[in-house]
Amino acid sequence: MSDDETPGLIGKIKDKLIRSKEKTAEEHRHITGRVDRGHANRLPPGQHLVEKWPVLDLGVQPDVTLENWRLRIEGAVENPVTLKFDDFLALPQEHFVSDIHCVTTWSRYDNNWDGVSSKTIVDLVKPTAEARHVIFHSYDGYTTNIKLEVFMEPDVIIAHSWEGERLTREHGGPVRAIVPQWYFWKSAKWIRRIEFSPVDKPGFWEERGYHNDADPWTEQRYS
Ligand SMILES: Nc1nc2c(c(=O)[nH]1)N[C@H]1C(S)=C(S)[C@@H](COP(=O)(O)O)O[C@H]1N2
Ligand SMILES: [Mo]
Repeated sequence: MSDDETPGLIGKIKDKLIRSKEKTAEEHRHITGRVDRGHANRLPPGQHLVEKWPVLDLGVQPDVTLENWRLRIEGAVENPVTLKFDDFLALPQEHFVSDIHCVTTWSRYDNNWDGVSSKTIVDLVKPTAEARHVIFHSYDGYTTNIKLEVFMEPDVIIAHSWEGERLTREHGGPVRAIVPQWYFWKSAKWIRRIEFSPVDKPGFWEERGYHNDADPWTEQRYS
C-alpha cells in the first residue's frame, strides 16, 4: 500500500464531540490552578483515577491490517525508512510501565507497554542537526506534535502491545505512540508516519485550543 492510500475507515467523524471539546478548551474547564511540579502526589492536579481504560477518538477507527500496515519515518533524518510490521518487530523490543493522564481528567496507573523505544527509532533514522520537533501522523488523519527532547525521554515507546496483548483497534492498533510525560492526546493512535521537523507543526487538538505542550503537573491543558 502506498502512503496516500487510505484504509477502511470505520465510523463517522464526531463533529459535535469535536465542537464540545473545543468549547471545553475555550472555557478553560478542569483547570484547578494547582501545580505539582515535584510530583509530590502520584495523581496530577484535577485528575481522578480509573481502572478501566476509556476509548477516545474522533469517531473514526481505521481498520489497518498487519499486511497493509506501514510506518514511514522521515523528514529531517539521514536515513528515512518505511517499515513493514515484521521489520518493526525485528527492531530491539522494550517493555515499559507508565501512567496515563488524559486531559478530560481520567488517569490510569501502571500500563504495561511493549514495542520499540524512541531511542531505537532515533538510532535507526538519525535525525539531522536541524531536527527540533516530532510530528505523529495517523491513519485517521489525526496529527500531534512534540519537541524532539520530549520524544527522546527514556519512557517514550512506539507500542504494539498493552498488558501483554496486541493493542486492539479501538486503542490504536496495530501501533500507537506512548508519550507518558504528557497528557494522552500526545499519544497518537494508529500511527502511519513519524516526521522529524526543523519547524513545529501544531496538530489536530493543538490547532483547536489545546496547549502546545501538555504537562499534567502544571495543567498545560489549553492554550
Ligand atoms: N489517531 C488518533 N490518536 C489519538 C486520538 C485520535 O482521535 N486519533 N485521540 C487522542 C486522545 S484525545 C486521547 S485521550 C487518547 C485516547 O486513547 P485511548 O482511546 O486508547 O484511551 O488518544 C489520543 N490519540
Ligand atoms: Mo483526550
